[in-house]
Amino acid sequence: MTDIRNIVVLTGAGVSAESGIATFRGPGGLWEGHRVEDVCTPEALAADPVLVHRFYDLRRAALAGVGPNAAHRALAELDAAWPGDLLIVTQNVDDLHERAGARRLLHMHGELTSALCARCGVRRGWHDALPPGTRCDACGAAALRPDIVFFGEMPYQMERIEAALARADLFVSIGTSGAVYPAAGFVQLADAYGAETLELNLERSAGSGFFAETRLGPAGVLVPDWVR
Ligand code: BV8
Ligand code: ZN
Repeated sequence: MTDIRNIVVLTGAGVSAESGIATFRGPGGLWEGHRVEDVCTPEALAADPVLVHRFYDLRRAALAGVGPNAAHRALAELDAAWPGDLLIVTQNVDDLHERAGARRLLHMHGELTSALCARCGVRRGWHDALPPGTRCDACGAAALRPDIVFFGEMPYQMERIEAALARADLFVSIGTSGAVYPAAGFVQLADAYGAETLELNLERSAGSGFFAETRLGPAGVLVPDWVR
């Protein structure tokens, strides 16, 4: 990489696919017949908390049976070695980037291994099933919910992401369909700020037209090739 100092990497479900975690919009992308857009909303949580909590309980439980793949490991190596700024912004709620050793990492759509109090906003680590109505040990309200950004809710740390994009010399998108905003719009922001843009994905995405370069293939192959 020539005169590249500051990098922003965006990852989506495709980076975890080779670890055995299903993506959302590919074949088999439905969960018990539900689209993520239908289950992942404040309205669904209010109308059917048992269904929504179960959606996340099952995915949280599945974490124990999977591990990071070559793409996660290559990104963690880059993170450890890169002298300039690096921020890995993941849309994923699994903990595979952390388990591969990534440090400069941000979960913009939340995390399976965290619970959020809907009353006081306090978060706490959570690794088991989270029954609706679980009490918050900070404020006592029976209001713990999955620490997940639902459709219609503001993704986390957007100012930090936008500041990183404004300084980026390179924006790399890995394993995302470009279907969900604001993440899908980051490539246009990065491009407007003058960054180089690279997409690594199994197939062309809704955002491919915005990238200077798109490489097609599995993340487990493309990411190590790009990093090394
Ligand atoms: C917001 C939670 C505003 C965690 C998710 C109408 C009404 C309301 C909102 C909207 C609306 N119209 C548009 C919107 C905005 C909406 C949106 O974009 N909707 C879409 C569906 C049109 N966005 C929002 O609501 C966001 N919030 O806009 O807030 C606001 C403003 C002010 C104040 C308050 C609010 C919130 C978006 C976050 C929603 N939460 N998930 C979870 O359950 O996981 S989104 C969900 O989709 C996941 O997080 C996932 O990460 C995300 C994106 O999916 P991908 O990661 O791209 O996965 P996908 O399966 O789609 O694609 C996988 C890709 O990998 C494919 O391209 C495939 O080819 C590739 N692949 C597969 N295998 C491999 C591979 N690549 C490489 N290697 C492989 N082996
Ligand atoms: Zn609380």
